[in-house]
Amino acid sequence: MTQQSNADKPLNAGATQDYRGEGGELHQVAGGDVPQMTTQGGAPIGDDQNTLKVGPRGPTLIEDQAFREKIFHFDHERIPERVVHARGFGVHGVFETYESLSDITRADMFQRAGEQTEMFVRFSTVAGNKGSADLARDVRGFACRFYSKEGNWDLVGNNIPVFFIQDAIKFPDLIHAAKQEPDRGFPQAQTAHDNFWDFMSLTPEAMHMALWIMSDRTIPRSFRFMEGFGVHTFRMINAEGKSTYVKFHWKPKQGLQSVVWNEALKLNGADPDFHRRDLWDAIQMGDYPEWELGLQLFDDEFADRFDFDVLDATKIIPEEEVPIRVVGKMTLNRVVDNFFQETEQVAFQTGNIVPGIDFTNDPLLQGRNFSYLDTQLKRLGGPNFTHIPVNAPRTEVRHFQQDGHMSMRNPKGRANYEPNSWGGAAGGPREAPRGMYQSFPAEEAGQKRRIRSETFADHYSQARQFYLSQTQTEQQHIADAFAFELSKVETVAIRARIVSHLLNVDEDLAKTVAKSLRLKEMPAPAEAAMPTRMDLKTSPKLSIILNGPESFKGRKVGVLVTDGVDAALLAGLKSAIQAEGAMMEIVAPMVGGVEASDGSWIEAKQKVDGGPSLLYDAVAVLASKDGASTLTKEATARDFVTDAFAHCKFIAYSAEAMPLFEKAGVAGDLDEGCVKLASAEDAKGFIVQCRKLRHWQREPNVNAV
Ligand code: HDE
Repeated sequence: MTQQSNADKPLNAGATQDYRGEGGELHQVAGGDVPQMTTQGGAPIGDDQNTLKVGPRGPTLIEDQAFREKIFHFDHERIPERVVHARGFGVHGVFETYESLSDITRADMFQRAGEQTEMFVRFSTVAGNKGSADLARDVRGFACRFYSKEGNWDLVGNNIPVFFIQDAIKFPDLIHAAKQEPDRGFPQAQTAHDNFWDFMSLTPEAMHMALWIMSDRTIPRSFRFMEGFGVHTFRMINAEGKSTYVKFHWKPKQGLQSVVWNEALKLNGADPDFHRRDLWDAIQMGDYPEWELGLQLFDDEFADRFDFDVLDATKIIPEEEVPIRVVGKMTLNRVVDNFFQETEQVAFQTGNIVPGIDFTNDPLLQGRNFSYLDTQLKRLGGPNFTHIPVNAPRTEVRHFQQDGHMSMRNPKGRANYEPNSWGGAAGGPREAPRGMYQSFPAEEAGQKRRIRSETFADHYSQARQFYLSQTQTEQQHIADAFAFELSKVETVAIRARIVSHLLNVDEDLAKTVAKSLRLKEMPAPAEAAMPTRMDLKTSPKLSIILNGPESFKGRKVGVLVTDGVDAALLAGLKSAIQAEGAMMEIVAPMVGGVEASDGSWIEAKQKVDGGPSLLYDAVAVLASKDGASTLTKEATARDFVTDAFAHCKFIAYSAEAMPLFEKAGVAGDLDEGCVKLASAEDAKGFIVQCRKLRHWQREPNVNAV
């Protein structure tokens, strides 16, 4: 018997109407205010369950346009992922200008205090493919678009202020070396392999960056807790045509914070989406992250006397030397409606600048200006990607460019060229000197040569400055990271070559790494292009730990509870957490929740094996006596405690929970970072302690090798 077609069913008012077809399949018919499904051509669809056939068991007809169109579209859903920064997460926001910068730049968005400029920001990792995990040890992209009244300005930065290489021609080599090795297709999203460190060891200019990527900067706790940098020196140009050099900085109002490496490794399994989920949740909850935009402004006189070349992207200008002027604030306040539409299709370009902002001759920046336009053509398939809403400027676009794939807005009217004699509206737009983009008229002269400036030759002084500016804990993390990465490098000569560079950075660091690797003999220091290394003043602004938050706001406490949990204690902890602006998440043996001591029901967010302590900034274990005895037999509950302890987290516990700590093997080691909770007052004290984020004093006791 033939099946009934949905098209014969009357549309009834109200919600959808479900019915089962003769084959037992469920149909939903649009009714009332529920929109009806259509083909791409707009024709109504009545049956989206069955292809068009000759008889119930007969062949499928090729004339079934609705079916063919659906499969055709599905077959073409993927576009090439970005060759770098493939895995990203984009959100909308707004920038507020604090004060007029008209003395420095004529950029429209900086003219008026209080001016609001719409933004789109995409955070990313660099090396991993689109489906890789968020906690890879990697640089984070920090790409910002300002939809200003004079066009889009893209500040396509990173969370690290320096880069690996000095000249754009080395970029493909760097990226090839960092990504999967070409013969085997792995490792994914990791630099811990031979090719990467081979390239690094043969590229002394990368040594400053090597120190940064081995620091905790590459394992941020959240996108919300990291800085952003424009990296290159740019120019700002005022209405009189005066140029001021500028370096751009984003300072998170949430303070800096990173995780520890062992935590990152495990987080990649526990929640590969840890960073995107964190940002999504924060914005959905209304806890909008904010960054202040800071400018380091300087002139030629400073550039000439500075120890390094301001065009060299492997160097910073310490904040202590050129202080940061805070000029505005970015607030990220809206998630995307559709990931592909916006995050995937956003096409940042370093070449998108606006009047009042200009490039310098940084050879990396010059190369990028070619690459970003070019790459969008490959990714988005045609020259009209600026018609996609996330890429379209908010200003009116007027020109005579036309046609091409997927054109959405060709010039109207007869004129599609100029000059023309049509005049008025019919003649289309005309160029006008008013407000035009004017490049800074820098005088350029010199021989045409493939050359690197001598002023780019010091590869070690700032690497040393960075290392010595870290706290002891952070220095240890850097040494550990080198030892970990190089332990995955199979070629011993490459391990030794990196140590030979580290000898030029800091002898103690080199020795610690060599010892951790059990190198049989210490190599000679690498030959340096510039033999004299400078001892620069340390810069405390380069440390993460020294630039943490003032409160525990925006952080998360995981509370492992069992049936019989002390209801008053839990309530006290909850209110202390909330008063701080932090979040509490309940972890329980079963996701349905637990019954508290007073008979109330406590909903859980996580089942214990899905809610490891890795997910939280601090933890509490509030178990009843019986509950604790059950937890002692649950490996994931023991891990909850041992991991939190090993990752130097602050831990609160009820007296009844002690058996779990005993079974986990840490009861005898509990330190000042572990707080017994007997009252709501204790909970308040615990949260105050959590403001320090981690109990670093514990680290030497849990990280002996
Ligand atoms: Fe990129 N980079 N890059 N890069 N980059 C890309 O453009 C490139 C560099 C950065 O969220 C690509 O649209 C070259 C420095 C971010 O969509 C590509 C060189 C900095 C993003 C490209 C550099 C960055 C990219 C790939 C050396 C920090 C992600 C997809 C000269 C200041 C943007 C795309 C997003 C993406 C080229 C070096 C940051 C291939 C040739 C330095 C944040 O065009």
